[in-house]
Amino acid sequence: MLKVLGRATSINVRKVLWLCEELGLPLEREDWGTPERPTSDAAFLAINPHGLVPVIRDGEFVLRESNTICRYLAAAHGRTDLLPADPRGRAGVEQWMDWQATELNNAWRPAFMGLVRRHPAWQDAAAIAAGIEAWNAQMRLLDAQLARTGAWVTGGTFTLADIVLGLAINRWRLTPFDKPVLAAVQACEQRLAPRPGWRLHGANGMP
Ligand SMILES: N[C@@H](CCC(=O)N[C@@H](CS)C(=O)NCC(=O)O)C(=O)O
Repeated sequence: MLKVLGRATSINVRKVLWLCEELGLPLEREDWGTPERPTSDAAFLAINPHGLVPVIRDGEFVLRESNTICRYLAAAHGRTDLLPADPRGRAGVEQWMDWQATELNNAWRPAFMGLVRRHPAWQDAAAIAAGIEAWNAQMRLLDAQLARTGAWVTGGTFTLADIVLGLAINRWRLTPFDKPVLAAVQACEQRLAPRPGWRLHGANGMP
């Protein structure tokens, strides 16, 4: 059975848990990244020297990096709806996944660390305010894309991009600051509402 290493509160672990729900794939989760089982533990570092969750173990195959894990699992299970096989279709999904892991992830860090994690090193009010503006600016780009497709991130089909960006939308929604109305983002949340994976691992009350 597929093994997923990482705490279920981590946004990156939740990508994998949500995808497994979409795949109908049973898994065994091992808690890591908790006070009791820190990722600095030698036993964990032996599996992932980068000291980050998630990690999967699929038989003898060990893999880290949440978005890569998602691509691996979708491909391994022949789910070309979630990750197209043709180079252009695939790249279209990947460009949004990469954008989440880089531009969007960097934009949300100051506000998320300051307002949700309440991390002492991220309490500068001006930096948080600038962070909110940067985060909203990125979210407007997503809103414009969703308005263009009128459906999912890359078009008419639900893909891996909708999982990673669904979690990002949920984080934005739950981080406490005044938000602009983004109608297409809102419509996307409504479109996600019936999906068990979204309910279990996306909009489950955790930012
Ligand atoms: N690029 C990595 C980032 C993973 C990451 O930042 N994981 C966080 C949790 S969301 C982590 O492991 N932090 C250290 C810890 O929780 O001990 C990925 O996408 O998998």
